[in-house]
Amino acid sequence: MRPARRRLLPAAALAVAALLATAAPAVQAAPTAAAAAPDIPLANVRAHLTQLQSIATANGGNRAHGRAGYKASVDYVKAKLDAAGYTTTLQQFTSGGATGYNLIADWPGGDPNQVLMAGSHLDSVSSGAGINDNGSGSAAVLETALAVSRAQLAPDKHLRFAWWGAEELGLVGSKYYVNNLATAERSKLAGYLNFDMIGSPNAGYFVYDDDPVIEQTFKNYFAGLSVPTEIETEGDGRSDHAPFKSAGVPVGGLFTGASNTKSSAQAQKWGGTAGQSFDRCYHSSCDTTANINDTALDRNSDAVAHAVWTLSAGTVTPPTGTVFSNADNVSVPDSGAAVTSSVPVTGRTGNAPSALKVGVDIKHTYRGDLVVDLLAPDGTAYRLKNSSSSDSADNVIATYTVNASSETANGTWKLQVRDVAAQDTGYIDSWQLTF
Ligand code: DTR
Ligand code: CA
Ligand code: ZN
Ligand code: ZN
Repeated sequence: MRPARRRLLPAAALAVAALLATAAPAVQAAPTAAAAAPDIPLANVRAHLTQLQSIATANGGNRAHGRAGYKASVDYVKAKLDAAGYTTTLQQFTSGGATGYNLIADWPGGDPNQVLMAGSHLDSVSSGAGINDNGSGSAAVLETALAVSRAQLAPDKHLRFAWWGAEELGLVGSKYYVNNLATAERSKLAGYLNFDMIGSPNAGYFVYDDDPVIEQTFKNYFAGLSVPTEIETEGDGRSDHAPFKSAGVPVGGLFTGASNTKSSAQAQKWGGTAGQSFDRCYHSSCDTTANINDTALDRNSDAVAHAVWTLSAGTVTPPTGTVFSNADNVSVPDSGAAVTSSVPVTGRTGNAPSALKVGVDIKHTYRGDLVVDLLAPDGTAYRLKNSSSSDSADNVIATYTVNASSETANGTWKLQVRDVAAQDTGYIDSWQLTF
């Protein structure tokens, strides 16, 4: 039984000096390299959820638009942000004859012409406390904003956080915000990150597939944890990123699932229960603090911080430093046939680089058994590692540099691994290509 996996450091810290290896960052930020985001303490996020639960309990059991529980939720979040040095604004609107509120919090500094936003809807449905939907997103965004303050972060971009009202009535608050942004202000938005349901009890790990750079930023984070992700397919138009996307703002986000059912394959890679909803209490009175998966909430809260730190630090250069990864585990048969793991590369132009970085993470109890090759889309094999009867150490965790300049960049690249000696076994944990 292998020990529980600890958090992996970014690829650059993972690289063990292999023959051709040179450490390579997971994402090469150009003008300003992103400092690593801090860990977001799960206990802090949980404490916000406890407060939101208490607010719902004290106000008719919900935090819905137009009800006392919603305004009390806004007041709670606003007080935390004011105390942390944010410039907060309450934007009022009317919906269904009731007053609604968007809470906007600007972190002083940064380029006012390059605004990175992160947001979540703070309202619940009227039937319950809305702790996963969407206390989870609201608490993670709040704790990330507080972490920015604790760090006194001074990113290149200007940071703005938002908690939306009346999302459950049809994205009313976020639509109101975008529609009332002057065109000049709207053009300053470098991106909007949305977090709506990120602690589902039977969690999946879904990444919005809207803006590719934002998507890859989240995928890089989860690849670093060796947590496979899937593209969020049911969400278009179903949460507060939609008005921003319609206005041409790059968007992205995370989601752990609602009433859809987790498949057997998903349960295989994420754990949890196949054949059950990701969140059986979606829009129900049982969406309380008991309706949260702490592992999912912790991972996603840390992913929120990773994305805010990474995407606010100058211009993330899409053309070089884009990572394509696969974190699906593939067993390597002992002294048997070679196995492969595929990474489809798209959106590139021309040939692959002469110094293509290949980050490899193979768990094995005798790495000398292994022969590792990179297969280009046309099948050309590049030897990354030879076998060695004397190398008895565990695992192959390394970044190799390959001159792949004769290969077309786009296409399906494969990592091929063969165990050539009996006894000792392992599996491909994850691997990535950095273009
Ligand atoms: N709109 C959310 C729940 C929701 C359902 N599917 C998705 C996909 C992506 C984000 C959110 C959602 C709500 O009911 O609040
Ligand atoms: Ca954490
Ligand atoms: Zn909802
Ligand atoms: Zn929601």
